[in-house]
Amino acid sequence: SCVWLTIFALFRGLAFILLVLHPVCGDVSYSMPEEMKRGSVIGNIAKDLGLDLGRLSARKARIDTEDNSVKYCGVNLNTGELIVQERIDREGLCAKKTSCVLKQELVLENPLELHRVSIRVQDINDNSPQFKEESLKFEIHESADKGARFLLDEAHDGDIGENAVQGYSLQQNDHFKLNVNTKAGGRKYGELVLDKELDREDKKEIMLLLTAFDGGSPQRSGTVVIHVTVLDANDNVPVFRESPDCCLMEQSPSPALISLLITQMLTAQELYAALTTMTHT
Ligand SMILES: [Ca+2]
Ligand SMILES: [Ca+2]
Ligand SMILES: [Ca+2]
Ligand SMILES: [Ca+2]
Repeated sequence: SCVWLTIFALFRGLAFILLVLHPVCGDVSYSMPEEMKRGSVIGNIAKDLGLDLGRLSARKARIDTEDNSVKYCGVNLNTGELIVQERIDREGLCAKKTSCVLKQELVLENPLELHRVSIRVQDINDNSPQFKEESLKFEIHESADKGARFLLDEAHDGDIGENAVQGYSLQQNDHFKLNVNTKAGGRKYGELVLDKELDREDKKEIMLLLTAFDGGSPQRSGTVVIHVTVLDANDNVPVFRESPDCCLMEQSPSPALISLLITQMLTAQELYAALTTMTHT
């Protein structure tokens, strides 16, 4: 293809000069998984470009980069193989981009020759889903209705496609179930749905384990603790140990208690405690 470009250039005055100064010859592309060990063979570049193996050394064959960035690969001058020289981390290079192509150049001298080398870096499942927070805290009134929903923080996974977060699961429990939704763009997130009403007098705190998993092979997962604090609602009528008639008749509530009742929303327990104290003094 190098020859073809030169002939083509003969018909294009200026282009010809440019090509003589920077002769760009045939391009070659490879595909490989990220995180391969240093020294791993990507392909035989001499063979793929039809270069004379015996002259690689004399022609100072080497890998270069357009902008002096990292030389991720090197050429074995004896075998003509393109080998991994630096760690190729897809997440570091391309983050969430679906296509990750590494561009390098093979340079030869006498005569000067330049070949573009594109390496398509495939994702491997080397990251686990992770939640930002150590625990997800919720305060839910015991009066919350069945069906009430609570949005859960999504888990993040550096990988892409199937290797990213595919779903969530919630530890078996008496009160909540999990609803998993998909955002535009395919990202998954969960919602806690109240399935059986809460009762603070029965359970004040509920701890649940939420697991996020990816679709890689082998599969990876990450967990977070959901910490639910059940808030009180005034859903209990004060109960007296003795007949209320005897006590309230004998001693009516003190002005302090009355003002307390007016200014504050007392819980059933607090009211009971206050009344009990009164009846015993
Ligand atoms: Ca990686
Ligand atoms: Ca990866
Ligand atoms: Ca993953
Ligand atoms: Ca209550």
